[in-house]
Amino acid sequence: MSLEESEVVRLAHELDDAQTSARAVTGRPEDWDVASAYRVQRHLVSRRQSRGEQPVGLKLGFTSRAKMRQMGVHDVIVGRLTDAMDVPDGGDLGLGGLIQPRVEPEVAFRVARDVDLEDPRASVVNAVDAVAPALEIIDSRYRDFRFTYADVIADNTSAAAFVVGPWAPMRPLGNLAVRMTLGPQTVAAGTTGAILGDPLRGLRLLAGICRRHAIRIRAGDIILAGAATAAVPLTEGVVTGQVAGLGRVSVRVTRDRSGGGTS
Ligand code: OOG
Ligand code: MG
Repeated sequence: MSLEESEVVRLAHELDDAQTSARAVTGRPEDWDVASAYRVQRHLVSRRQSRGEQPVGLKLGFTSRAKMRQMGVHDVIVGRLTDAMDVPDGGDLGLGGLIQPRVEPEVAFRVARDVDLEDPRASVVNAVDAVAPALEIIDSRYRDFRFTYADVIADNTSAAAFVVGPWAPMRPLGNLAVRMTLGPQTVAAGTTGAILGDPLRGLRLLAGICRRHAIRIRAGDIILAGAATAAVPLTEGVVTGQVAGLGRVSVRVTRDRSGGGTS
């Protein structure tokens, strides 16, 4: 069942307020439709834009079995990234404004030219010119990360912050080893092949989802491919992500208030 516009706006405000006040809410009691959930997400992100945030890209979620199993959700989702979520490689991220952050190792793609989604043959893969190791910090605005498929889409797929490492020219990714450390400890290990068999498959699915929900893919966009492993609770210290052949990316997590890059 499709939600009335007033309910879409109400949910977007509720989730946006949960994020800005770092106070969790509960999801809708019953399952609801995906198209309405993407409308909530759009409204939520446009509210962030009205506070000065700029869109910088998109993220895929639930692209690995490890994540699907961890969260009990079994279909790919798409969220939107803004500049306020962008933390420079080696930069600081404060835990203060976050609710229950987790971190996951990812791969990022860079889009070199606009993708015309009206063209049924449009290829996101062909529009991508660079790839980089990345970390994503997710922070569900729902209490205890408990949500339905529609809930998590509405909550902009738990997007909170991301860090992108050095860009390299686009290349086949196959099965590259992925490792994440928190301080001296390895906290997650997997391969890029865990992302839908090949992260490029995520880019192919992205086009269809974006077409269905009127999400644009533009030159300069960063696309996070989705976590290769389950997410790990984020605590103070240095987190690094490494992808064999692509290099490493890191972030220093502090107790401060800043929840993301420029916010
Ligand atoms: C939703 C976000 C999923 C990924 O990489 O699979 C995601 C969540 O787990 O709360 O970002
Ligand atoms: Mg992710």
